[in-house]
Amino acid sequence: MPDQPKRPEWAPPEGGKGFTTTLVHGVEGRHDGFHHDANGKAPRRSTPRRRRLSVEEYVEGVLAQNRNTVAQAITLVESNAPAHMAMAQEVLKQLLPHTGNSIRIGITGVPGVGKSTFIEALGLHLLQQDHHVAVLAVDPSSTVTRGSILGDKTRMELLSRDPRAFIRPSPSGGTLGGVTRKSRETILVCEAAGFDVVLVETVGVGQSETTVRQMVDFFLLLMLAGAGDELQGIKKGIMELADALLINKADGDNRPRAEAAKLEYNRALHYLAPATKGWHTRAYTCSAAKGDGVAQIWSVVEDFRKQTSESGVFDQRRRAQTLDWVYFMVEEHLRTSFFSHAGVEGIRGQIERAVVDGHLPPTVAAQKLIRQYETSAGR
Ligand SMILES: Nc1nc2c(ncn2[C@@H]2O[C@H](COP(=O)(O)OP(=O)(O)OP(=O)(O)O)[C@@H](O)[C@H]2O)c(=O)[nH]1
Ligand SMILES: [Mg+2]
Repeated sequence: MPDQPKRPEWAPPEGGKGFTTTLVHGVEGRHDGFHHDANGKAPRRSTPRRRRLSVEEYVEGVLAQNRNTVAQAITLVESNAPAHMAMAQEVLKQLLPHTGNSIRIGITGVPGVGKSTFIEALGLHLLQQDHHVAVLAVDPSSTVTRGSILGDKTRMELLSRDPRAFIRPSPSGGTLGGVTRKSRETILVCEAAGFDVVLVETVGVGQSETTVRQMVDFFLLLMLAGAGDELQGIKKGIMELADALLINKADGDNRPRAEAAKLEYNRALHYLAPATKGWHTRAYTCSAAKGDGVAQIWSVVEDFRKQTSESGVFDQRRRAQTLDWVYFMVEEHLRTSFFSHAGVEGIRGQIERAVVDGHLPPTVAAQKLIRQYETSAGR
């Protein structure tokens, strides 16, 4: 409680009310208000735990487009704790009727091709057109510096500051090129929160492109002129997955090379089966840094959406993707259940040794393991 205002004794006699002070009682302990022990150490402050939300609070918050709740809902969805998983499924079930109203775009390319710079440029272009943009971003530095998201936050600085955009760095950084088992669920949460463009960034590490292809409508491969085709996914078959090839860094001295690469890729694309039925994948150039070509690639995406919606391919793919997802989860469950099965664990070592020593044919080994899984107790 503050004391009554007092006139300090050093106040000049002619000083008016301006010299009145209010004294406040001191706090116990030191200046931080904590009691200190004999060594002068303050107790450790515990960070207050964020209150856990109920299913209804998650659902209402996401639908009300409350950014904090959206972030919390994604964290819930990403969690592998059994209690969280059950709750996450309930939240997702209630959000499901509000999902599906976005265009989902996968963006891939080798490290350094300019994915983050491009996403920032495209994102800003989309905001100007009144779109709401969610980005599932690769956390580029996490494998190196363990969890810092500064790299991408600064590259997508303008986008991350805009309330109509939402950037979510991938939690595990790098394992699957930034895509996680939970990316599909995260997309749904973003859609329920009113984001009508979802950009999924992935680093080309082989498997990640196929995984992302299975969860997006449009797949964009960013490339560099003269950076080695093999490295960039041509031999890996990534080009066959793409709905557009975008040769980035088409600026300065590099521009003529980028234009030449575009022609070359267009020729190569001629011989490939299209990634999407009825759609011709083409190559384009852009400078993500300068923003050139960004509007053009967005109009390609819009054409794609229009054309595939009219032909029914858009919905067909989404339905097929949903079914794929179901079986993906079934497979995952079976795999976990098999490898954590006590009976299987008990005989695995012995069977594996027999197989590698050449005493047991692999087919028989597989049968034995499966029989053990199917018949033994503890299931
Ligand atoms: N000249 C030029 N430089 C660019 C362009 N786009 C990106 N860069 C630069 O290329 C470097 C890599 O860009 P990023 O956007 O971080 O590339 P990224 O593909 O996201 O990289 P990772 O996240 O590490 O996989 C940065 O130094 C950018 O400034 C462009 O259009 N022109
Ligand atoms: Mg990046």
